[in-house]
Amino acid sequence: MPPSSQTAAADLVERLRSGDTRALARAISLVENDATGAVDVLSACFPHTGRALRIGITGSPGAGKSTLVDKLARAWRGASVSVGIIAVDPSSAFTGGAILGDRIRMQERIGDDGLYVRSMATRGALGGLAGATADVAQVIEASGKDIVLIETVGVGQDEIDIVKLADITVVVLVPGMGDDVQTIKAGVMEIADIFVINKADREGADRVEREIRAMQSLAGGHAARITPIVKTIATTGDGLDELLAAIEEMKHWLAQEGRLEARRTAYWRERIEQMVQRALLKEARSHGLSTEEIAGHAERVAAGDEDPYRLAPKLVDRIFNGSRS
Ligand SMILES: Nc1nc2c(ncn2[C@@H]2O[C@H](COP(=O)(O)OP(=O)(O)O)[C@@H](O)[C@H]2O)c(=O)[nH]1
Ligand SMILES: [Mg+2]
Repeated sequence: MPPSSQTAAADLVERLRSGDTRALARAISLVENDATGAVDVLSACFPHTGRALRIGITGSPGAGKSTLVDKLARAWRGASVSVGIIAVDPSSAFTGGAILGDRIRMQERIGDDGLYVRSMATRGALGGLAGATADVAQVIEASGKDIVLIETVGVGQDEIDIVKLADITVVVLVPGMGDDVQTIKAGVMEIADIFVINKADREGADRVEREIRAMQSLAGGHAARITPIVKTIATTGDGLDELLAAIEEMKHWLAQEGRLEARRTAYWRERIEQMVQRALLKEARSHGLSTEEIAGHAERVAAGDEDPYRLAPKLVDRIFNGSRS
């Protein structure tokens, strides 16, 4: 990258760190769109990251995640804890859109630079949604937020990958949504640090709790800690104090025996590999490997006319030996 881009990035990051919300929004857009200079912005942000607590909140659409996130953010702001919120929900324009709108209005009304809300609904072509979300989280962290909350719909692999970037994962379940515990992906159940049974004003919260415990005992009793289950009514704030306490407890647990570092190291191990893959693909693209060319290969491979095992090394070879086209 040319030094001018680095200077511009350093300048932008300095501004977003001084509380300039517009600079923050611009930096996030650059990163989200993987625009020119995005890498410089991320690199300039990096020294100012690693201190925030990242909390992932996942669960089915309509479970009450946005309502909970809103309540949590208000509680933390009340205690002068600064909060960044990333709502990753491709469907949130239809379900949680109004609530997200309320939060943005709250942010505007108070003129509070200790609260920042961003929704992500686009899927990046190269890095995928999880990578883009992780990068946006880095930028928000660099702006000095104490907590970064990531709300995501826990249904697919993409969402599981997003949640992996959190230090603490909260899985929200609700009673009366059929066999909810079974339908939530096993992968999501496994990464839960805290279970919330929201809409506890409805019948069946105790049944959900029993189902969670049953599922956990089936999975085997090697757990290092018992996953707390907190019942909430997000709309009224019932159970919020218990949830805040469970998060605080988890934070202390993570702080012991290097658990937080171990988690983050495990995360970066995967992420670095993804970044290398992405960089290679980008490099291949700059050597003329277009999506059209890949589509052409795909047709021939599917028809049995081309050997993919010989093809892939040839394409990689083009990066190192071929000429740019
Ligand atoms: N009865 C009841 N409704 C709730 C509760 N929490 C949220 N809701 C409602 O459930 C709907 C979906 O909430 P939302 O926060 O958008 O869910 P999300 O899709 O998981 O983000 C909204 O109409 C909320 O007002 C609760 O504890 N009890
Ligand atoms: Mg929502």
